[in-house]
Amino acid sequence: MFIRPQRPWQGREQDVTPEPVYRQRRRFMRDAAGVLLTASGLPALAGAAIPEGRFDDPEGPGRFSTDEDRTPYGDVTGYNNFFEFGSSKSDPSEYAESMPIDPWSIRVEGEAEETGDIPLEDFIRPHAFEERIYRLRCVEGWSMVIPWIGFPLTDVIRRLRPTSRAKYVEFITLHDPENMRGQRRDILDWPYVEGLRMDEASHPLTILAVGLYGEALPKQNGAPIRLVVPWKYGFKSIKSIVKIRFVEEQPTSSWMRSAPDEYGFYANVNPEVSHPRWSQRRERRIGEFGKRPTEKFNGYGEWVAGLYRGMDLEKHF
Ligand SMILES: Nc1nc2c(c(=O)[nH]1)N[C@H]1C(S)=C(S)[C@@H](COP(=O)(O)O)O[C@H]1N2
Ligand SMILES: [Mo]
Repeated sequence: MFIRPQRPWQGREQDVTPEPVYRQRRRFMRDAAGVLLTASGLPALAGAAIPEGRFDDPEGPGRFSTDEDRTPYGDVTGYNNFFEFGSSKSDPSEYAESMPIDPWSIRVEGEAEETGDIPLEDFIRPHAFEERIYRLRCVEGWSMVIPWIGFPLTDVIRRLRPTSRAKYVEFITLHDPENMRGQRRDILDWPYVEGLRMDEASHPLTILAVGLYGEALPKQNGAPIRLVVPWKYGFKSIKSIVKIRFVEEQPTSSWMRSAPDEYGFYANVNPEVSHPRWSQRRERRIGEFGKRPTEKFNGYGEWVAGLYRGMDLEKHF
């Protein structure tokens, strides 16, 4: 099974998930298992569980994981931003089912030695999955704690061998207005685009996630593969990636394009720098009452502050 053995700080999933949802998830897990088995390079036994170890981290959740309470599964998968399916928090869980994710491939372009279309299975096969329990802080003022399953983006970058001209990595989401109803409206300039500076992309905290709560990623959370950059506002963590480009110039993200005064390229969580329409000093942890103070770099400063030494974070917001 690819549900991890319980650790003392983990609640039992049945405790946080209503029974019908839990049953549905077990069904979904089996549906997803075929894909993941192929991905692991192991015999694809239809309907069989992932062999022990595949979604398991022998080192445990690791030094980067928080031991704070995890946000309940129902909130992680029911309260989402995925504007490709609409702008209300319940739209993604309601409408993302129509997004086709199998087969899936990732096109690698630009300043790298390995470019071209890579089927998802080949893209993820060489990598060992780890659990990373990360805080995710949305620029709108709410946050969650999510147990992701994924692997460091830096391992992928190493394989793709960017050239010395590559200074940034650009990520692009699937564009499929027929199946992604939000893309039939001009909420953003589709497809969704995000980017990281090469050192941010190569940082060990930055992961590509393929699962959460021990199962394959639900579509509303960015199936089959999405970025997670825990020290930045949530919008940097782009979902359902179909293209990765190594580029010389700083990419223009969709949010920068739509409102350059509100959303910067760096988007580091920073309580000292307000968004023009609201303060970033406090946040509401989903599932809790009241608010808690927001931490600089979302609490990951000891590992990432050095990336921005000498930079004016008011200017490079
Ligand atoms: N393609 C795409 N990726 C996206 C978004 C989006 O609208 N489209 N929303 C972002 C925002 S604003 C947040 S807060 C996170 C939410 O991730 P979650 O729903 O898995 O919690 O996804 C980010 N990734
Ligand atoms: Mo967000």
